[in-house]
Amino acid sequence: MDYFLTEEQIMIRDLVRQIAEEKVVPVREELDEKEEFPWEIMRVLAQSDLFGLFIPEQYGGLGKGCLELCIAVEELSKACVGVSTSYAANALGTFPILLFGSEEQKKKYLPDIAAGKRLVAFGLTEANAGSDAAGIQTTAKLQGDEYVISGTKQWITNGGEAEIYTIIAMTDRAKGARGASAFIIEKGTPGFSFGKKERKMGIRASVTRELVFDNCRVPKTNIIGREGMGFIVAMKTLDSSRTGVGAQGLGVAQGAFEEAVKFARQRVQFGHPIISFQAIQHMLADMATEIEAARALIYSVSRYIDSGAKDISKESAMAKVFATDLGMRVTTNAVQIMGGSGYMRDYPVEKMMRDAKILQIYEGTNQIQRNVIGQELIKEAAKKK
Ligand code: COS
Repeated sequence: MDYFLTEEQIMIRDLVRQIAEEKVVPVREELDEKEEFPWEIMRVLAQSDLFGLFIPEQYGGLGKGCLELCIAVEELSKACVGVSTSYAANALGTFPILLFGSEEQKKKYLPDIAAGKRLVAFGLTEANAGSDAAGIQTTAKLQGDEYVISGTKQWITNGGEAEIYTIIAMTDRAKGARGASAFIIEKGTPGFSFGKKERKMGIRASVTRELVFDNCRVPKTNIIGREGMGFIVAMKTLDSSRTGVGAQGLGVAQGAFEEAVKFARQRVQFGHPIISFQAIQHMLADMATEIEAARALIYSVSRYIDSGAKDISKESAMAKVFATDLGMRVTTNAVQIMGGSGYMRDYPVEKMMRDAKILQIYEGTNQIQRNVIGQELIKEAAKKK
């Protein structure tokens, strides 16, 4: 299929594809087994200016948009979702500054982020606030010229490895969602520490830790936007990042599909390569068709976002839910086609299947995505009346 990418977009795709094939594929199994953060690959991505893809040129980035970011994430995910998560979480953590930060905050943080010198992480989730994002209990109290932050964030991607954290805390609990505010907190700030590294089913190259704030003082200028805007900052950030999670589902599906085709051509049963059997062909045909449908959706939603569309909640939720459900389905079917071999660690599809599962869970479960789509449909129907 031709998606009418520009020459520049093709260059980005080919560059990331080359990095994925040369630098990620040879080490993905080892990174997964050792649960090791891919610092060397992060350095290569930084040298290729890929951390600055979506950051405006005036802050040292390449000034590209959601489509270019999704293409890069798709290519990395085809090789390893652990690596692509470590890369994409950086964009998630940067969106609050990009979308709502002051000029001073943008000048201070974005150039280092674009250069890949400092990684970023986003902290919203807590032990009792996952899908219910407004249920967070971390507090931020203004004392003189500083906010004093206390509470614990859970399951934070890039936690401990990142230098810059954008987090959501309650400045006024009584106001619920309207009492949340967003802050920038740097690693090394007294009162800010990390919990243990989590042991995960998949995406083991990515690091997940708790962020612990114990009377952590930050200058009041570290607030993003105004007091009470934190929930909107979080929602708009997730609206902007969810298409990228869809791109991860698409990438891992493509990777697993290619492995399944390669295997089905070689594996002989009943005297024939199994790809000659209609049962296998139909599975591959469904996989291929759905992958193209997911790519078409992700690229069009990305183009819609890049056109400057204001309300993107429904479309980004659709891209996330469709492509990540697909990621799970295709990786599972790739294991099925490859049978006993697919289940063994000798082939990459068992890892792909383990990796794909988180995509249906993080950055808003796929049940929450359907809620978001449903709510938007209700709003649209009400407007038509
Ligand atoms: N953009 C702008 N504003 C939004 C918004 C969006 N995408 N979504 C909600 N809002 C606004 C609402 O309009 C509402 O504003 P008012 O108070 O002015 O009416 C406010 O935010 C609260 O919205 P709502 O009542 O819908 O909030 P809920 O607590 O019901 O939660 C969901 C809504 C479930 C959509 C939200 O909690 C969510 O996205 N949860 C998943 C969070 C998540 O992704 N967690 C994963 C970890 S983060 S990596």
